[in-house]
Amino acid sequence: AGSRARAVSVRNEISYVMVKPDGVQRGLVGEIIGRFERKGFKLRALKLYSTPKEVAEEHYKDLSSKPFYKDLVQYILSGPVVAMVWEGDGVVASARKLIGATNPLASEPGTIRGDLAIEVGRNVIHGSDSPDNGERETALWFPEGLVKWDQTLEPWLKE
Ligand code: IDP
Ligand code: MG
Repeated sequence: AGSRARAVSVRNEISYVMVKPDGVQRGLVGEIIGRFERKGFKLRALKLYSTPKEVAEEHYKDLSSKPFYKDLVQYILSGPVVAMVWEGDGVVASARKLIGATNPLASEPGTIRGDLAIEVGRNVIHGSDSPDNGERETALWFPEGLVKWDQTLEPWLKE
């Protein structure tokens, strides 16, 4: 993807990815970040974060009618999270593959949830489910904006 491809796309695709409080407590942050790093995506933002209640509720508002919504918000507020934004062509779908199915018992081995979790209510990681939600969630969790930088190994990752 050269400059011509970039010129026609409106924006580079981004995914909001988050190590949930159980992943932080269990010391899985490095393991999880490492998988995205090694894949070759570009890190655009990263912080250890004590989530405000309003942010957790807004993030999961589409699930507010679900019976598990209250527990879900409580889970996300139960400790700090590691909030990240990763950028790259197809990053949203690819991150979802790296993460695995919502229920860790149904996640393929080799995926983050498949390797590192057993319960849907403690599934260690979040990843945006569409490019639009990647944008929406990034704006919610990183109102301060992203870090602009040149990944100098790009010629070794992209033809
Ligand atoms: P996703 O995280 O794979 O996108 P969603 O359906 O968007 O899955 O659900 C958001 C989060 O809500 C899940 O990651 C999980 O933590 C929690 N969740 C989803 N379904 C259930 C459930 O049936 N019981 C408890 N928690 C659930
Ligand atoms: Mg989801």
